[in-house]
Amino acid sequence: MTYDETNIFAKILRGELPAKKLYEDDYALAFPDIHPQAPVHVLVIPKGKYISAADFNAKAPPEELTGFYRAVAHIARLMGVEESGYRLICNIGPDSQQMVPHFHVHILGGKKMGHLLAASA
Ligand code: DGP
Repeated sequence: MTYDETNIFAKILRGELPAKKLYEDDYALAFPDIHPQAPVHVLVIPKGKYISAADFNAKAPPEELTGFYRAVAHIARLMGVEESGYRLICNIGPDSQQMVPHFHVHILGGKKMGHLLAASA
């Protein structure tokens, strides 16, 4: 599978579609999910062209891997959920219902969540 340059998050990265930037550095961009599932629901995407977490984890150079995952932790802190706790979700491929084929991590928090797949307690 090749990376689809027309995916929505690629367009956000190129500035062709709007998104409220919550955080940006050399490795990551964070913005609110358009359909929030929790009081805090932020998407974090790498700057590079990776289809999924599997693609990113296999192909990204160590500096990008470290920079990205450190940014995710930093953004959770910025969103005020470090102490209360949060959930990271990354959907990979069809069975997970990954909708956007650019790797993204969902940060969900700000409320008590159900165990694992349940959205509410
Ligand atoms: P996933 O199923 O993991 O691929 O989730 C993709 C998420 O992306 C979904 O929760 C909705 C969100 N989303 C889709 N289009 C847009 C958009 O144009 N802007 C923003 N901010 N979020 C979007």
